[in-house]
Amino acid sequence: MSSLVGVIMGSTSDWETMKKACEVLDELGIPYEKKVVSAHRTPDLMFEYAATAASRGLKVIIAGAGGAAHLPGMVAAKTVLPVIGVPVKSASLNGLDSLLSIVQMPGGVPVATVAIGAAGATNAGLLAAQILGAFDHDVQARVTARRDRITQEVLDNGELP
Ligand code: RP5
Repeated sequence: MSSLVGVIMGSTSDWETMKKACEVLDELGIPYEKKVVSAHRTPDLMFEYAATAASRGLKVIIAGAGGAAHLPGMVAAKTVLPVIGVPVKSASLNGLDSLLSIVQMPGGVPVATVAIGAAGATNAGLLAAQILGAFDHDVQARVTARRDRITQEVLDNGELP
């Protein structure tokens, strides 16, 4: 089946974080593609990727970047697909730079921004699944089952010493 979600990141160094999004998509059986696409190192590739994403069948894009993290916003500027931005933790400012770069989009071109780092990447995968699930009952059922499992785990292991 062709990919429904595009997972892109600015550098191979982002993979350690962004693989969390892919793990969720794997778990929920959602076809995706993953690729390094850099806003400042491969700007032409970024433009082409974003401009052709919808016609290639993608429904959601997850874009992760760190530092001056312009990738999610630039991609959002070239597509009307929903773009989820993942702020990757940076060495200098612990990802606060990435977060502010991604979340502070001017009105008119939204990027759905999640938390810094691994938790954000996990939630990006889940959010993409939930967006797809709004139009696909099977996907939504798998998201619901995952939630139910987590709830049950807390109920089963909630005793304190
Ligand atoms: C950004 O610069 C990437 O998204 C990455 O988070 C950061 C550092 O990149 P590398 O120097 O590790 O390639 O473009």
